[in-house]
Amino acid sequence: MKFHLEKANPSSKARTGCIDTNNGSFETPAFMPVATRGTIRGLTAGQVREAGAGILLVNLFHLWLRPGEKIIREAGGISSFMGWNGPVLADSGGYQIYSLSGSVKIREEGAFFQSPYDGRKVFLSPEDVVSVGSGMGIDLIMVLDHLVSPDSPPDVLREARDRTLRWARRSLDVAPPDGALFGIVQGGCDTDARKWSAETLSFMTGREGQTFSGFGIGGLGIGESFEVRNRIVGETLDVLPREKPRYLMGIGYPEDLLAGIAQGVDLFDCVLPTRNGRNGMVFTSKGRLLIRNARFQEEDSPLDDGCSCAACKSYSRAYIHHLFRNGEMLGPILNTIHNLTYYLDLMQQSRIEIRQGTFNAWAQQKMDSLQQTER
Ligand code: PRF
Ligand code: ZN
Repeated sequence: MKFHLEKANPSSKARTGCIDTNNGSFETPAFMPVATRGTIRGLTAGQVREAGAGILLVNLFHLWLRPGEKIIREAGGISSFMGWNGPVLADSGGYQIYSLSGSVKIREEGAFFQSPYDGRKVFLSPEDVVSVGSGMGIDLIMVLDHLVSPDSPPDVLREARDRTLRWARRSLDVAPPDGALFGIVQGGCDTDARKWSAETLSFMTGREGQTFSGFGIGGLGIGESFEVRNRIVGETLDVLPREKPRYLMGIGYPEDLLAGIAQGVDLFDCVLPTRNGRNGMVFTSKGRLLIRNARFQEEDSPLDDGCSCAACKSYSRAYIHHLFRNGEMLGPILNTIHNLTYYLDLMQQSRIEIRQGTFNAWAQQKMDSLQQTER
């Protein structure tokens, strides 16, 4: 992997760049649609590409359990298995340590999970994540981290952060020279804990001199306020090396992406445009709306007037409302196409504004207009 930092916006910390991988290149700041189990639900890879995606996110933990590394390796790697002609980033299973915490046991060697598929006990180590990720042909691999809720007691937060650092070191020791491995900053909402984590990862080297290709900022988006999160992100980015990509994990609403870009974040992922889209939430240039609402029953206009996606090109709000009311599968599909297009257009416009040096004013205006939510 190679990251070319292209342009920093003179009046802010926002920047554009390009990431080259063996499976192709994409521009940053980038939003990665979430294909947890190797699919964006309801969409073909071609439709995801048409919506403007340059890179997808998959979940290593889920794919490791099913269909398993062997099937994906023998298919020629994850991109070819999915029919996706482009790069893929894999999240590690660190998020599942949190979301499945009731049935997870953490040991220094790694994490014992109960498989959500068949209940069998499985063990995943930091080294396993690197080797499974390489075997699956993943372009960007996130290390196994220990994620806990940011309102856990201080000793729990510190223990998770330090274990994440020890696991990061073990991951780096086994990182293949050609693969890209990202470290993950943890440390809850405490400034010093975060800075310590970010600094340690920045200077970390593996047994053969390997360093991280980029950095995730983890542990956020689970209950803290917008202000606290922005403060933490800013403090973390100040410490991380400028010349490597920074990825704000699992965030967020369009406003959150703009705030992150303004601080210098390069990569994002979030289930909102896809998951909420399937449930009827539509992101538009004037804010969010719920398409099931009766007031859309007779609206002849598209989901968003300014949008040129396949859904907005051919279908009205009234029709998509009708599809949802009848439980038709095309409803969630059209919403997913539109929401992804909305998110990916927002990133493309951000890159244009950064290059022009007009990002700040534009982003402010954008955030103001998003306040006027239609709901
Ligand atoms: N770690 C990992 N994946 C994540 C996160 C994290 O902290 C988050 C933050 N909520 C989203 N996805 N491995
Ligand atoms: Zn649209």
